[in-house]
Amino acid sequence: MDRMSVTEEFAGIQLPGHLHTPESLRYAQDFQFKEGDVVIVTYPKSGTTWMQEILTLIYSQGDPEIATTVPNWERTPWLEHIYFKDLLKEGEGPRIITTHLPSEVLAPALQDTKAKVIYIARNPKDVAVSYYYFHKMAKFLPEVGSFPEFLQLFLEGKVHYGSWFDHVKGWHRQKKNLDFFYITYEDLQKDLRRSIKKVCGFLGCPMYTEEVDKVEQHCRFSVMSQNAMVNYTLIPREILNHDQSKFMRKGIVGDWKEHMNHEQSEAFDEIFREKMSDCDLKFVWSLD
Ligand code: PPS
Repeated sequence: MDRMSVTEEFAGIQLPGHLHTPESLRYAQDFQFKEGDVVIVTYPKSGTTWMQEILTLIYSQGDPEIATTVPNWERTPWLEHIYFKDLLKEGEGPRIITTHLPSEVLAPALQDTKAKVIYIARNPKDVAVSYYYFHKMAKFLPEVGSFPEFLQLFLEGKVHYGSWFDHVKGWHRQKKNLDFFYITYEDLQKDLRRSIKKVCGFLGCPMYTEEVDKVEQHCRFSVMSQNAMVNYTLIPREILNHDQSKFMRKGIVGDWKEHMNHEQSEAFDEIFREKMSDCDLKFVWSLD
């Protein structure tokens, strides 16, 4: 329950002190990646947990044993978190490492290695909604007011982990310098099976049809939301209060439509166009 109200400043962004210290952040910045490492990179609320589960199941050939007995933060630990050093295991398989850190901090170390980087992006309107509800449940994040107030801070990049725009653009700019695979939350939603196969292709992990069936089955929202190893119900309510909101909340594309009125959506689009004018990434805002 330590450092719940502490905020760390690092690389121009704010991070929750409950999970990060100056030492843990320095360790992350200096971390020696190596060939075989697989690094999941996301801005918060973009599909991190989903990809952690997909990779766990791909590397276990669809066997749910690990996915249902080991918490995701142990099997795919966050590089920048206080507990990383203790959790990172040197086993037989690849080290799967998760991070929300910006490209400026990690790309230099990654460029010199053959580590594989999987970047998952999600349309920022849904990220903002999901992040708003996460602030309500996560007691290590600042208190938030109304959704419009939070949305303003999000668009200005004045939330923990910094600007969504900077994060996505920064990592996307690195795609030619790294062994880089880009996929979106919406791709996973539209066709989970195809997405799993693409990830397998990138990792060089061929799978039998029945194994892909199992990965797909265990990575459905309905299954993951009941899996205590990924739904964060193991964390005490003083840290994550599931009465305020669930971690596995809705798991859909387009929930922003229930939260933004026409003017808010238009204003968002305007800022999006301006900030993304130097980036050719396209986002899917709804699956209707
Ligand atoms: S975090 O805190 O950064 O690790 O959060 P992250 O895992 O990136 O994002 C949480 C959101 O992802 C949704 N989620 C899923 N959606 C669909 N299918 C599956 N299997 C799945 N797993 C996680 C989760 O519900 C959060 O989104 P919202 O919109 O809040 O429901």
